[in-house]
Amino acid sequence: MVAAPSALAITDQKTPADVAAALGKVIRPPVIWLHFQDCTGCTETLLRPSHPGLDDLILNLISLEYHETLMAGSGTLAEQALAEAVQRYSNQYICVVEGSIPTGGHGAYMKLAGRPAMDVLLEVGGKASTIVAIGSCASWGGVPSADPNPTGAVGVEDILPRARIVNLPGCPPNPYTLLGVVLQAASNGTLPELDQQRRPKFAYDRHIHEHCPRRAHFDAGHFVKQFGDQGHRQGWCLYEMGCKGPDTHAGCATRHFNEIPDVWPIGIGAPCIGCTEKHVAFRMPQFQVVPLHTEVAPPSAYPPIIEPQGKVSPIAAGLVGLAAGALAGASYVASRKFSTVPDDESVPGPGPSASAGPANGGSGTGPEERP
Ligand code: FSX
Ligand code: SF4
Ligand code: F3S
Repeated sequence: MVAAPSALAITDQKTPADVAAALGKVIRPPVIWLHFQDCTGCTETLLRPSHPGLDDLILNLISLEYHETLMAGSGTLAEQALAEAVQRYSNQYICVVEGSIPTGGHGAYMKLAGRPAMDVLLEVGGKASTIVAIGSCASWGGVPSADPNPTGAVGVEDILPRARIVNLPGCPPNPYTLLGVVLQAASNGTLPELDQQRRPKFAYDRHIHEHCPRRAHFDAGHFVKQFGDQGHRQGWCLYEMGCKGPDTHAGCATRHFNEIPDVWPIGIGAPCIGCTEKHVAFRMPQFQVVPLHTEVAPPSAYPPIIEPQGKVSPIAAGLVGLAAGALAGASYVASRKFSTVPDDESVPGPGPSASAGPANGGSGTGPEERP
């Protein structure tokens, strides 16, 4: 896994004050936070961390110049604060964008202080040193862009394609990912290594499936078939319920939400909807299974754990046969040996009756006469 930025080293041993000291002169970078079409879940998630807590974040580590939900001022005073911050810190501030931007209806779907959302982004985002698109909505449209996308919702990169943008998709994303990016940018002006979708690799370089605590059940062929069934109660794999974990890059399996163990979708028994992937969440039907990035796919790849005596799963035997003919032969021999049903047609290959049964003129007819 790619190394996390230094800011993520805030722990019980390393306090925000230590990190602030380590940041040197360039501490408390100005941050302007814009809200567009969202549910405010991205801000809510930022209120939860304890390393640093919100107070440490705002008072010691960043200088939050404008944030509609957290700032005390409102109306004209708030808009004045925004204009002054944009002017004073031009090309120095970090602009965090939450929510998608409606492009339809000539800006009629959302206005801030009488100005279309898109115009506000063009101005404020255009003068930022870095834009952090927090959440799937700001990254590429998210929930509001789901078909039929009535407002023409898009992400930041569709409006400002040449800007220095970091996407932090997730609905909502993990707050420590934001803190890591912002504090690294503040400390030395650099950004963490990004993938092709501008996501920091330290948080998005692996599929959830790789670290999922239900993975052992996937490998064993234990699948939930229905919400509330016995498998669901026992924590089995949610793949057949449409879990998108095998096709979703995110760190949820190892960094849970609200700093509470098992507080993440799969941890509470809900399939992952792929909220960090542009082509998955709000695009694919919830119960549609995703392709697996492996050679084989369950359940056909895995024989049932409990097999009725006397049979080898035809599918399993077929797969084995494709891989190794000799082993398929062994499967057949074993299946015939354990069969308790005369001329069992579900068992592949010619049965013993082919050489010993009455159809071949033999005298023995009953199974009791077989060796
Ligand atoms: Fe979108 Fe943020 Fe989803 Fe909500 O506000 S990423 S709807 S959880 O949280 O913008
Ligand atoms: Fe976990 Fe989903 Fe993979 Fe099953 S399919 S192991 S629930 S990520
Ligand atoms: Fe989203 Fe899936 Fe994580 S739905 S929060 S990426 S488990």
